[in-house]
Amino acid sequence: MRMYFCGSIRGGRQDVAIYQRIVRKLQEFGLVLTEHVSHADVSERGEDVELQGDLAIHDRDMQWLHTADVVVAEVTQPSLGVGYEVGRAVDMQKKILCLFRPSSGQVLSAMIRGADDGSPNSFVQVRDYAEDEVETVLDTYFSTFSSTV
Ligand code: 6K6
Repeated sequence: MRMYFCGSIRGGRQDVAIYQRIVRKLQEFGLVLTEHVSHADVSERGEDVELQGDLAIHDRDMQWLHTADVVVAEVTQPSLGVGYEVGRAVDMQKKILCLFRPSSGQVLSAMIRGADDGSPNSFVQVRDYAEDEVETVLDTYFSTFSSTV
């Protein structure tokens, strides 16, 4: 399974520790195309040692998104890039899991929460979770994944 993980970069890196937990867990299920999003050395400028232009980043990410079987987005820390990726993935009719932590005090955008129509077959599933539940939430989602594609 090919997975595309989305997490805030220029939107703010305060949740990077949880991105690492998510990516580590996802790697039990298959290939995470965007592991770099969870790297601690990626700054809020969205750069690592290997400087790339924004056009190249966008085009490579969109290519990966096209090839992904599933998209997992941690949407607690608001990020324009994550919102854009989720919107593009909806348009590509990808299965998308959005993870949100209400304990953050943030209120999730209606455009993300409202993309889940509440049915178990919705292509977009939004899950509220607490940090210590993250692996369980992913286990539950992926245990039913193949039967709902
Ligand atoms: C290279 C290595 C690590 O970071 C870089 C350079 N920047 C980006 N590389 C790859 N994907 C990026 C980069 N900047 C943003 N993105 C994509 O947008 C990621 O897939 C994230 O899910 C999302 C974050 O958007 P912002 O608006 O918070 O930066």
